[in-house]
Amino acid sequence: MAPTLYSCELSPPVRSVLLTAKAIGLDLNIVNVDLGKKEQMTPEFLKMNPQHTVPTLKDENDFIIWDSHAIMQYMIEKYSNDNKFYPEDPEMRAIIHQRMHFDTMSAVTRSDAINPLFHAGAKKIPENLIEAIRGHYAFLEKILQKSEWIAGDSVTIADFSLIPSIKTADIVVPVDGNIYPKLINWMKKAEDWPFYSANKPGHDCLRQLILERLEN
Ligand SMILES: N[C@@H](CCC(=O)N[C@@H](CS)C(=O)NCC(=O)O)C(=O)O
Repeated sequence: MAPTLYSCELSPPVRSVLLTAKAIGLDLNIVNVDLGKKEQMTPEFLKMNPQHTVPTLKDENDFIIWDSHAIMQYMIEKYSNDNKFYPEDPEMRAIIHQRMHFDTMSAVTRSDAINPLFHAGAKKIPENLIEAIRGHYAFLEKILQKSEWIAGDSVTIADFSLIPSIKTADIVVPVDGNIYPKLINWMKKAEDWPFYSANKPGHDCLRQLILERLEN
């Protein structure tokens, strides 16, 4: 039976999981959780995931795991025929994990920038958060000067993790191709993945919602 993904397409970490599933050809049973209606706070959901976050995955024998990074690793280890997107070499894995921890850390800044647009009537991104997000771009630019993809010269789950995140950050703090040419090239190349459609609708919808709230 296909694993169940508690999902909300607007969420960048959900889309990281959707990219991974599509890349390895894994079917998921999708259950939509409407965060606007606080459906992640129902007693049933909290029993499953007391951290009340999407993505959350439920697999056979009621095995439950949340956090996009943990889910991506689990799906590949359990369901992929090869480890193309998550090579077994310990050094490669260490690099992939480092990039994914960076994603978790930088997501906090992105949420601090975007959530007030939805929940506090904010119309602008504070200057200090714009600077912090540019700092993340500068770090990734350095990484991408040395390798074609985020964790080396092939696409890995570190790219699946960071593409939805950085493309979301780009909505509120546009990536300047003159300053970050490698970063913008990486974002464009990802759009050519045959499974990129797993990111596009949710990204486009979130983009629209953010732009409606941002002051010109
Ligand atoms: N580090 C987590 C972050 C998950 C997360 O914060 N998800 C947000 C949506 S983007 C959420 O579920 N928010 C609802 C809540 O916290 O109540 C991951 O990568 O899965």
